[in-house]
Amino acid sequence: MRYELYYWPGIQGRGEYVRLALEAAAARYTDVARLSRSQGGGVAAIMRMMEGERARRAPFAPPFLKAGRLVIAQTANILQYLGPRLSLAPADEAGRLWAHQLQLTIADLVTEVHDTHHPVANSLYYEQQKPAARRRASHFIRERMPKYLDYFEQVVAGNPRGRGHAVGKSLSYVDLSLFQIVAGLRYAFPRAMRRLERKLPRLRTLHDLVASQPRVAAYLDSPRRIPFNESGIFRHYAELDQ
Ligand SMILES: N[C@@H](CCC(=O)N[C@@H](CS)C(=O)NCC(=O)O)C(=O)O
Repeated sequence: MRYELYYWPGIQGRGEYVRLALEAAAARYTDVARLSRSQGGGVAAIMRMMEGERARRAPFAPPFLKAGRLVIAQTANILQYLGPRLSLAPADEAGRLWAHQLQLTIADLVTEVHDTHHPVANSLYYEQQKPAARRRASHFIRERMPKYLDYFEQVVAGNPRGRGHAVGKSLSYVDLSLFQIVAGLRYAFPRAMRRLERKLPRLRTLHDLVASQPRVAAYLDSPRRIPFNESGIFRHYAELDQ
């Protein structure tokens, strides 16, 4: 199976959780929109899939994954599909449900991170909603970020079989996503994270464990890993990191 990932080509965004899973498992895949237009890539490729006649079950938004005849959208849904196929999910049903539940919670957190710089409307630029963003980010940093991170810290602590993993006995897509959360929050809110991380030893270790997986390390070092930037979900605006 050669997978096709469709996601905005200039950002990590929500596509990154899928990229990390495909890369960690050395899956064969094409990041379609990152191909040139002449190769059938670019944003046009995403639009073709979403609007095309063939898309009878059209996704609402990227990321989506083409796997043979299937077109699967929603990040957590894609990972739920890929997890067992890439050996990145527990084998038992309870374990898979737990992994999916955690991934949905990660999706909630990702939305809240996005809303720190876009609290009013996606259609407005950040510069058009700065006062609201400042207010939102301040609440996020003081209330929501510690609540989510403490929760995930407890999840890892509550999985003694996992040798530092979040679910089950070995690396899962949840670990990869938590790595991305820690990396992204360090980029977006370095001051707040420095303070918070002191109380998150397990998440820090999990981040390093994932980053040191040979395939993940090779990916992070490659041009396939798009750098964090101010078009993505994790954006660094110093004025929001107060
Ligand atoms: N819940 C969806 C959210 C998908 C989503 O919001 N995608 C963004 C990019 S990260 C998008 O392109 N949204 C277009 C829109 O909402 O109109 C997921 O987790 O995949």
